[in-house]
Formats: sequence, structure tokens, C-alpha cells
Amino acid sequence: MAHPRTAQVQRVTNETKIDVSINLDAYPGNAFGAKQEISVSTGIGFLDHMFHALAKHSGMSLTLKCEGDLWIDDHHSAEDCAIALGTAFKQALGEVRGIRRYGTGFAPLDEALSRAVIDICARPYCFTDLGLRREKIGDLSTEMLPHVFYSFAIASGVTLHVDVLRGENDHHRAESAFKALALAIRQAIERTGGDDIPSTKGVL
Ligand SMILES: [Mn+2]
Repeated sequence: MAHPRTAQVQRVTNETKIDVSINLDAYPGNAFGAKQEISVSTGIGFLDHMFHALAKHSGMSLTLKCEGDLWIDDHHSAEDCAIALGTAFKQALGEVRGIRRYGTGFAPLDEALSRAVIDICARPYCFTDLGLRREKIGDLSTEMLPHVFYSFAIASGVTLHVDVLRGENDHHRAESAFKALALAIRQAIERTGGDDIPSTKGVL
């Protein structure tokens, strides 16, 4: 029987207090019979919507609650939620062994189309090209969206490339990017059934 891939992380600073719990094996038909449960409350509605989509389509259960200094702006809450999520993801995954490691996702949302490529390795890197034009989507500054991907990649230690290939509507562009990442993650963390370290170096 494979080991469960779960983690609980608490991250507290003078700017935010965040609790995350994650289960990477909550996709339909998982070996543990886990039911997918998602509850996201960052204090920023549009970011809740993005993390909810990310969890849903990657097959995770996710509970994320943040109390942040939103009276300043959305920066600390958005950044720290992504860091806490990345930390929990890395911890739940444990040693990179017996998974596919690479994942690619394409997700459309009406006229928008995004591509995400992930390498679960020990080389944190993030490239994004989202081409967002609005200043804000709901209460989230659009400049925070590349920063959320970056913060997740650095905290989880993955290499990530996210490109919005086209799209007129910024809500659609952003949401398709998160869904593409979800599909990439889902593929990359899929269990191979073996115990192999997916690297020619023999170490990740
Ligand atoms: Mn939407």
C-alpha cells in the first residue's frame, strides 16, 4: 500500500497567519478512498477562486485559511498563501520517488488558453507570461498573479513555466492558467507504481 501524501502547515508572521492542510491523493478513485474536500479562505475572493480551481483539477483536498493585513493591501496575504501552499505541497510529496516528475497541462476557458509545465525537482525556478491588462481582478492586483506562481515554485522547489497563450478576458486568462497548472501537477505527481527516483543522477 502506498503511503498517504498529506501535510499540515502553519505559517505565522507579523503580516499573516495561515493554516494549510493538503492531501495530494483526493482525485476520484484514489487508493485511500479519500473524498475531495476544498475550503479556501484567503480574504481575497478572486484568489480563493484560483486556489479552489487549482485544488479541484489537480485532485487535491485543500483547506487554506489566512488572516492577513488586508488593510495594507493584498500583497502579504497573496504571497504568503502561495508560500504556505508550496511548503505544504513539498512536505506532502516527501522524497521525489515513484512519481512521474514532469507534467504538462493545457486548459482552455472559453477564448482563453493556457499552458503550464512543471518539473518536480530540486531546482526552484518560475517563468510566467500571463499578459494581464487590468489593474485588478476583483480585489486581487493582477501583478500578484505572477508573484503567486513564483512564490509557490520557490517554496515547493519546482521548476514552473506558465504561459497564457491567448485570451481577451483577464478573469478567463488567469483562471485558465491556474487550471493548466492543476493539470500539470496532477500528471507530475501521478504514482508510477514503482519506487524509482526519476533522475539520471539517481538523486533529486
Ligand atoms: Mn471564474
